[in-house]
Amino acid sequence: MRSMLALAAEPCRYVLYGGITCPFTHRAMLARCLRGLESQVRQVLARPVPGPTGWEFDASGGKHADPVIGARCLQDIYLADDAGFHGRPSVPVLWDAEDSRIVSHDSRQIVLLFNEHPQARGADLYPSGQRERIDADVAGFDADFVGAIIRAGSTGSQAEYEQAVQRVFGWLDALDARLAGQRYLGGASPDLADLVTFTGLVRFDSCYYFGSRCHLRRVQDYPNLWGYLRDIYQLPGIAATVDLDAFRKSFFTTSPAGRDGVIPLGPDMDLTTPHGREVLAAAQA
Ligand SMILES: N[C@@H](CCC(=O)N[C@@H](CS)C(=O)NCC(=O)O)C(=O)O
Repeated sequence: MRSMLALAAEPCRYVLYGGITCPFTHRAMLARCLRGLESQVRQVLARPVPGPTGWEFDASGGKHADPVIGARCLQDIYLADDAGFHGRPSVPVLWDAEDSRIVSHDSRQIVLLFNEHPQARGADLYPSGQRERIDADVAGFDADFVGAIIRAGSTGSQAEYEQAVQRVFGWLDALDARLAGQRYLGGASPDLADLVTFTGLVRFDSCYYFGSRCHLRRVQDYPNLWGYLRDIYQLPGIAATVDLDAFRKSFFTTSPAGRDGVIPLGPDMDLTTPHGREVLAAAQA
């Protein structure tokens, strides 16, 4: 899909609203960062765990306040765009502060808009010669990883559970093998498929491994996946998009595994240790 819209090069005109624990918001945050748009697109994050009215903002000031339109909950942003809005709002939302309207509330479209921003820096996240492969990678991630994890964590059938877990680890095993000889999924620089994959891998050991009963192996047990995860985490600005405590709290607050309100501790996971994967990029250049 190509975005039909285009963003203008006007600093602070656009605002990315989201929740740091939402994997779809995470895709947009990563694209904003990898394309160097921090000074072009403001970012306003709701409280990390949705409350009674869904995604909520602090009332006045603070880390999770909305200084742009003063929204108290996500619905306020949709109502500011359309006073007759009656649907179910979702994050992320890209807001145009000049025209007071929502540009998009679709994470993929937002990623592509950021990618095509006139002030974007760094490597193209959706290069024309690689789009088919990127779309296939994202589709595989959605079905064989996310979809199978959800099924493994929610089914009451032993056979369906085992099938789902095998599917998750079949996908992880294949990805680990593929990343043995190349730094990123498309080669020497991260693209849209890498950023989508990162959102899942970075949550796996803390959330899905235990919470979705996918505990054959951790990402930390895979030599290539573990290095790949740390590699992307250590790219400039990416660490600020990751809050493992908040991911875990949100996941266990909203999933069947956390029904008694207890949030599991750990695991210890140091994403800052050297990954050594630069040599793979050098080998390909
Ligand atoms: N199609 C949307 C889906 C995003 C989505 O599902 N966001 C979730 C949070 S991760 C949400 O806001 N759901 C609304 C709700 O929970 O009420 C996109 O890809 O941008």
